[in-house]
Amino acid sequence: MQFDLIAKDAQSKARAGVVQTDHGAIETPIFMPVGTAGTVKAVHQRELKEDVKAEIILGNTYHLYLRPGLNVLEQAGGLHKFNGWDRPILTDSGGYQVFSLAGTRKIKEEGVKFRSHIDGSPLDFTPENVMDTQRIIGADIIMAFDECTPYPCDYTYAKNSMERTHRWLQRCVDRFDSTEPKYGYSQTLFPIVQGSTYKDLRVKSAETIASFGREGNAIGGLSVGEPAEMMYEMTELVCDILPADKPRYLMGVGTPANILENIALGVDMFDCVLPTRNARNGMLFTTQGIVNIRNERWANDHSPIDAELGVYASSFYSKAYLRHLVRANEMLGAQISSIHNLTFYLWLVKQARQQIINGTFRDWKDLMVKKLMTRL
Ligand code: PRF
Repeated sequence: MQFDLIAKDAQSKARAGVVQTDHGAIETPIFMPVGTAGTVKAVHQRELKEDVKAEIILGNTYHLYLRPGLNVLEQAGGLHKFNGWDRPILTDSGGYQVFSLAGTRKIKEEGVKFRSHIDGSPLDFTPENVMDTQRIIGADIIMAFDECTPYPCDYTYAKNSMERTHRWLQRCVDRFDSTEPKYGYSQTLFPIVQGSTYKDLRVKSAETIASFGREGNAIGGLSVGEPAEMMYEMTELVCDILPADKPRYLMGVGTPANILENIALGVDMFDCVLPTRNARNGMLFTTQGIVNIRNERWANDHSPIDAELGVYASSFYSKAYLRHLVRANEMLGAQISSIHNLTFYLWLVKQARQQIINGTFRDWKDLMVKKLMTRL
């Protein structure tokens, strides 16, 4: 993997760059649609490419390990072959899911013992087997096995957890560096900064993660319920320590405003279920602001969902029709809403990139944050 910076904003810490993988280039800043179970819910691969213009998607180790399982993925020749997505894929390690989905779990130095949320069967994740699993899934970028602490989290727990995440990282790196990719293209491992909302822990974690010298670095443990200002404070602190010549990935973030503010602090990559999950509940992010399409206000609004995006789904269908579909629980409602929201997110980061290149990012960002978070 290679990362080239092509522009820096003069009035903020925003950057524009290009990540090269064996499955093609990713222009940063980038938003990565979430495809937990090997599918971005309600969106075809062709629509993801041609309409949404996604450059990279996410998969999840925990979900894919449970279903369809490693045997099927390996025989398919990896996730790209299995789901037909030939651009880059990133897999999250399952660290976050084990902590958010598994009911009963035991965290030990060796790893985590927990039960499947599907059938209750016992499972055991260790830094080593999570690396092996991600080798088999075959993502271009794979994530270290970490613990994402909840918010709030007491200092002692956050410190012990962070130190364990660092020890787990060493084991991830040892396993990853002593194994080979299975399908003929290269894979790279991103470590994850933790440390909850404690400045000294975040500094320590960022320094430790930076010292591993990997090809990219991630920031975890944020956007878990803390105030946005606290998240920005932590991101800024960490970004100032992580190497400038490597991509920085902020995990699980966020709203359009969160994304723009974090780009201004030096983040290059984002993922979040918000555009797809909220789409299925009728919440649309548009170039004019936030729309709750279930609202009576749209019952007779026969204008396009959002003509500015220039994508078929958002120009061809009206707000009134989409409102009807969503209220009637029609599958097409989820499809149109998901394509729309993802197209908007990809449009937003592309605009941000262009503004960074033009040297006009900061003023544009301040205007956009206000406009995009207005409820229509
Ligand atoms: N760790 C991992 N995945 C994550 C997170 C994390 O801390 C977050 C936190 N917002 C989202 N996804 N492995």
